[in-house]
Amino acid sequence: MTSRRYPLCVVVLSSLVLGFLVSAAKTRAQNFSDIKPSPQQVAWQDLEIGVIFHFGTNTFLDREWGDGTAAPSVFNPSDVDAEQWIRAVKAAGAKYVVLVAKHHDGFCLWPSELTDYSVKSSPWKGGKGDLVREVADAARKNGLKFGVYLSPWDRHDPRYADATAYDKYYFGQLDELSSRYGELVEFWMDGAGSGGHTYDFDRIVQELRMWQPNTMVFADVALYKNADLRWVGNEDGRVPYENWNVVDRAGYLRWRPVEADTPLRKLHWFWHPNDEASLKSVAELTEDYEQTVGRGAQLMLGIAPDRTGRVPEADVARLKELGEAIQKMFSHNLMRETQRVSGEAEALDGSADTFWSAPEGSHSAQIEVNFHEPVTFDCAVTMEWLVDGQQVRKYAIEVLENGKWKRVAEGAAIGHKKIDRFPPVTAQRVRLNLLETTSAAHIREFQLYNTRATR
Ligand code: FUL
Repeated sequence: MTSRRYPLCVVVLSSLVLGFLVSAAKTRAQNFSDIKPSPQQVAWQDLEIGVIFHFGTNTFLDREWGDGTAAPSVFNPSDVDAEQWIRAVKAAGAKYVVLVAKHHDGFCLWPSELTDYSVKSSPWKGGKGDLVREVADAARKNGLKFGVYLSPWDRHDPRYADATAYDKYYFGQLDELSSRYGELVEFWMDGAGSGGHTYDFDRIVQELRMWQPNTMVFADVALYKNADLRWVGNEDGRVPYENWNVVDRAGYLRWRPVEADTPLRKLHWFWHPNDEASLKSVAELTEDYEQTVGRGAQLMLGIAPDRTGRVPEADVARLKELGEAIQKMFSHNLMRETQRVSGEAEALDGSADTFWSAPEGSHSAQIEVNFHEPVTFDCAVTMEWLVDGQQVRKYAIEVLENGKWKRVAEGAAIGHKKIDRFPPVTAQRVRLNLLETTSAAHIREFQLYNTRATR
């Protein structure tokens, strides 16, 4: 190899130029609208509804947070039926499931080689069972994606007192879960408990990535800076703010969509006896749906199988009712009745696979629909194509009344999906008015519904 010598001034000048270019690139990357999702995040956001299953020693002891002292012998379900779990949640429209493989009590639902505190010490299937396997298989068989929750807080394992020893244990369990059960759609990291224990989350995620390069890592923003998804901040099934996908942590911007977890039975993640009264009503659940999915977030419902190992029939029925209610409410898109319109057809075709782009360079645009005859509606569903970032910052839905455009709904963020409700209005000409966008907006869908008629 030959080497060439350059005069010092050339070397200094070129490093200055390089330094400038690098810092200019960094500055650009700090611009909100330049931050784009990964392909995995885009695919994950399209799933819209997920489920988290809690089942373990707590189920048998009427507890929410086990203290790690329960004998494995208490875990003795008579009739575990993972297929029944999956069929039940599929009926609600769930596209993915996350299984709590180990909750804070430390009891493992798979036969970990690193502890005896697991199903292998329980009477279930004579200690030969593996619930992670059963749920993963049932989910995939029914076309749902599968992920796991592995609690960092472990109230059973003595290694927890020693951060280094516990890290090793946690990495080992992570390896087992991420190498044995196929592709994981999501890895849930929970910040609850822990009382001052610090975890090396960067290393944990590196370890996970070795096996699972495409898994979405979920964590509270305060818990872990580099996760792919973020906790909504409550367990009420609500997104109580304008939902922007990009979050800022002291100047560090990242695409990090929201997942809103809420249990099907109010406040209860695990099953409890005589608890049917806490089952949310269909009206409460559809409201949860609108306040989460309808605000650009993911809805994650908490489902609790009972002591038999099945999802209780009342919950199965409620999940089915929820799925049917959502389907019914959004079954009749009035855009099918449009008298059509030229360039914006992709936003009106009822398909989220196509999108309409506003003209190049425009920072506002409109999609106008002219119906054959006046239609009555009380709800609009709008979806933004997010591959290029979240661009809409202000929009309105307007109807033409006596020659003047009248606003029936307005908002800031659209994001993956926005559901707007308003008093019923009858009009022949309607438009989505994109009042402010950071660059040309991309709209996957603009739909109108008369939900009163289908309720
Ligand atoms: C919380 C936990 O403490 C609850 O028990 C439950 O697992 C919920 C999904 O996350 O942080």
